[in-house]
Amino acid sequence: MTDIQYHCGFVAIVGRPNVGKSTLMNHLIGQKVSITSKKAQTTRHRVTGIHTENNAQFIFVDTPGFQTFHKGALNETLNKSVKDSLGNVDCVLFVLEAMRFTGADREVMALLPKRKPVILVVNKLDKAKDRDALQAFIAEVQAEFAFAGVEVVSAKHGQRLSELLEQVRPHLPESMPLYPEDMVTDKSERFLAAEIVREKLFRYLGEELPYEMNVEVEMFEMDGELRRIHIGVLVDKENQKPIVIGRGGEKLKKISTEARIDMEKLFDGKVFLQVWVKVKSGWADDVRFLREFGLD
Ligand SMILES: Nc1nc2c(ncn2[C@@H]2O[C@H](COP(=O)(O)OP(=O)(O)OP(=O)(O)O)[C@@H](O)[C@H]2O)c(=O)[nH]1
Ligand SMILES: [Mg+2]
Repeated sequence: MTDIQYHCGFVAIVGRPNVGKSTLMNHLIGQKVSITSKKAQTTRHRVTGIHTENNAQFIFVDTPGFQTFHKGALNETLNKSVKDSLGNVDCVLFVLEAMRFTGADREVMALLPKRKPVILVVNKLDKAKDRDALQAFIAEVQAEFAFAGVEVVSAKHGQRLSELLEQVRPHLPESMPLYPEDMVTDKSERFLAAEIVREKLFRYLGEELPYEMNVEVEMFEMDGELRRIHIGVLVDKENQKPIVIGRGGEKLKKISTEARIDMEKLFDGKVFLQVWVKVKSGWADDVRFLREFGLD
């Protein structure tokens, strides 16, 4: 036995869409493993982010924003993913946006476990200028749930994140680290590659983003040190293709270039990336599209 108590455990990050859960996780672990955007419902899968210090290993689970307004199969799956995550963790971070406590926040609050430590994380501190109002806001939220702690942070600007980690640490069980110290996620590079492309689609497609669009890794190969990655963007209808491709292929080019840059950073190596768009049902069209844009 050593003198130093090592702590290691799982921490779920939950909240309504767009409060900054994924941004928070990325900044807590110092790497971008979970995609983020201005739009609600960016996160579609649970993503694990691992942060290791010399006295603790934090295994964060970023969850999709809990949806209360729109019913549907997709939302049900996303919500189930949030509920499942809550059952399997040692501590929960309930994320709110400073000065905003909505009906949707309250519905997520109703799901919080009573027997586990839940820390209230008030995010977007940079947007809350009035400190007295912020204190009153926190008191109002605290009156509705017995939180194990409160921390006001700015995920985006990396403010007060080490303080937050300090609050979480005692709630993790005493245990040796479960993952190697340089590991930042348990997701495969294949999964991360698809997610990065999805993030760029969110970023560049504005309101035109087809809701049920899928991203599929068709090839992921190592060629020496080089990663060769082919990714297909699957849309429902023929007329959605030009939205993704843009005039003269401009949008798709921007999406692929930025995705490649992010992948090279995350994988720490060169990437050769091809992205193309296809309609879910038609293979014939794909071939034509590849020729049109000289990608084959
Ligand atoms: N001003 C400000 N913006 C932030 C902060 N943290 C996150 N954001 C922004 O809030 C938006 C949503 O962030 P995400 O991290 O994608 O939010 P999320 O809660 O994961 O959203 P879903 O996955 O859709 O549930 C993005 O535009 C972020 O840049 C912050 O501390 N300050
Ligand atoms: Mg998210």
